[in-house]
Amino acid sequence: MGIVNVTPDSFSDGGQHSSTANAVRHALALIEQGAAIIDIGGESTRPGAADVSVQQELDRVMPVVQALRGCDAVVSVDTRKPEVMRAAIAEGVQMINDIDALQAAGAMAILAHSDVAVCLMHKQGQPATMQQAPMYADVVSEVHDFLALRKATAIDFGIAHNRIALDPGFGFGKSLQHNLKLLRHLDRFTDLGAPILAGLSRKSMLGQLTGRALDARDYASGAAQVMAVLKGARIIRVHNVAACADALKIIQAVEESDE
Ligand code: 9MG
Repeated sequence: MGIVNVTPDSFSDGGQHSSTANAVRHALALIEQGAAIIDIGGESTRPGAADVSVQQELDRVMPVVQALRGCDAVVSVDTRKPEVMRAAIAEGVQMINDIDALQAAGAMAILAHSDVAVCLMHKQGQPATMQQAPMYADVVSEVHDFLALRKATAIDFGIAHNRIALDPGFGFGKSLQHNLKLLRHLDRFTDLGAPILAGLSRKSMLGQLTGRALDARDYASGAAQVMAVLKGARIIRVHNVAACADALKIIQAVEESDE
């Protein structure tokens, strides 16, 4: 899953893809590099990022969605706003990536009345303050149980189980130790019966471990992503698609070498 942030304050691209043309060009390049899914987002969720109105988010995301219609990848929209979900689904996207796990009023029903896929992510708190004092008695069990509950709720609403992906939400209300524990025990989530999506790309946990700035975290991202795949993740949300695609080819070759 290649990341396309259409935000002026995007944490990883410094706003360079904030115009529709740049975002579309970037998305097509990521598809060329091997992305099977393009995740388009119009709201920055980095700690302390400013709120974005529904209209601002629609203005950023929808022209990119329209331009990517018919492209060679699944188009996903990263949003927690029901109004944006509804508009994106009407425009033909195939997936909604929701860091709020469809907890906004009306969000579940919108997805239930569609046939698109959805990623339900765990987070503790809200982006503006979530990194101030994240606390868990047992991070792995608590995140696991939250995802199990959100999946069951989605199915009760009528969202078919094979449309649901689950994500532990690395960096969303988690300390470095919480993130490391989640990655080490990611295989515990495979019993949830849904593809696990892992978003580790350039995250601050990698900066904390390596001392490197955002734009110098791709080697660390690659290592964490390989670890996630070996622990059972099936969708990897990344900035550097080319590097991740190469790493996946190596994993696949090794895994298939005994067949
Ligand atoms: C939007 N966004 C930023 N980080 C993310 C992550 O780790 N997972 C998902 N599903 N979305 C994310």
